[in-house]
Amino acid sequence: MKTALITGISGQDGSYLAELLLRHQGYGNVIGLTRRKSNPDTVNLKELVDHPSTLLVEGDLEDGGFLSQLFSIYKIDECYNLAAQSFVAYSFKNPIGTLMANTLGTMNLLEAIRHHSPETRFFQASTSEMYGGFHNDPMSEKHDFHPRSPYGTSKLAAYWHTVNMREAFGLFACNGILFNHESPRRGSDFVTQKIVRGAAAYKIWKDSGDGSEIPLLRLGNLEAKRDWGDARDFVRGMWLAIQKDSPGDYVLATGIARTVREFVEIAFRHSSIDTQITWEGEGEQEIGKDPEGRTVIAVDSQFYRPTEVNALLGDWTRAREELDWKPEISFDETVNDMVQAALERAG
Ligand code: NAP
Ligand code: F7E
Repeated sequence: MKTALITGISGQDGSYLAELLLRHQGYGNVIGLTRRKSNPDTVNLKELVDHPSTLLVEGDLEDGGFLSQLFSIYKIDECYNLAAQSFVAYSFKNPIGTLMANTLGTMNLLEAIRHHSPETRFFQASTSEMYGGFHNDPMSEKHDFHPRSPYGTSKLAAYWHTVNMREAFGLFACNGILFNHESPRRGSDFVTQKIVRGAAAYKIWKDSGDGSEIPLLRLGNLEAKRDWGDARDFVRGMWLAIQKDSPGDYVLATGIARTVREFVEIAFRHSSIDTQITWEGEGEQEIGKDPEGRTVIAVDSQFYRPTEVNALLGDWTRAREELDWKPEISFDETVNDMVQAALERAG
């Protein structure tokens, strides 16, 4: 039975991937790398902490010595590198910290594998942010890169380092070029989670009728377009990529893009919120109102980025043809699950 190491196991993708490997693929052991916290919040790990085949190891990707030790102690068949400083907006505030985690962290892992466990198969969570959004057609593995944030540049270096380790030393090292993917476990800063939690807060406020101030959802660029898939589909794609006979790089996407504005309208229209948003004003003055004319959404320039990726749309043909992967969870199901989870959380 196989042993997998998952970095970033406490994150959205890491926790779903661990559940997939243990529940459906019969892995003997999943070792999860977590960082020590003074106030542990293991909400994504609820099903994993007591699982007899899960071993949570405290450590940091920036600590190369620790990673070398890990690969010397355990026989690790597969390593999924999902840990990252993954919030694009924060990467402008902390570019060096972002590079340390995302680039140096990946290099540390690959060095540990190269020197201590060259048979370990390696998956790198690369990103559509590497493209930068200058293309009008759907982006495939063949398109050029032009990152627009320190996050994008840090991930691009890690992407190429993964390719180089494969070419230079014959490591089984593959990249998933992942377009946005969401779920109830999405981090709270990302726009989809922010919107569904905003919608849930509005619904609870409306139902309470207690006269308190209406919760205002402040957002940035409403025109940005993203190809939003579901994390539970994407972790299956990661697993398939690492099962191949030879390593490659694969776009995982849905091929459908929507604007942030559309996401807002869809989330508020969800049957349990049932609110039609209408818009007034333009640009940074724009507001969204509910049917009673109350302001529910306000555009706030603090959420604009110094350089924006205006549109991202993926072409996942190679993943379909070579991995037999396809997105199975519809956009509506993802939004539904996220809204329900946000309502439960708020309630
Ligand atoms: P996430 O929820 O933000 O999780 C990131 C994880 O990385 C967390 O568990 C975090 O631990 C851990 N981490 C951060 N820095 C670390 C370090 N220095 N050492 C060890 N662990 C560290 O991210 P996600 O959405 O699951 O995404 C998974 C991966 O896919 C990331 O690499 C991301 O960049 C990439 N990706 C995601 C998307 C997407 O749409 N979700 C798209 C493209 C690529 P703490 O809990 O301690 O902070
Ligand atoms: O922003 C706009 C924002 O932060 C999406 C990460 O998983 O996917 C993710 O990066 C869009 C951007 O995700 C707000 O300007 C408007 O255009 O949800 P996000 P992201 O930047 O696309 C890629 C593929 C990754 O690899 C990353 O790790 O929404 N937007 N208003 C806003 N974004 C945020 N966060 N908050 C707002 O208020």
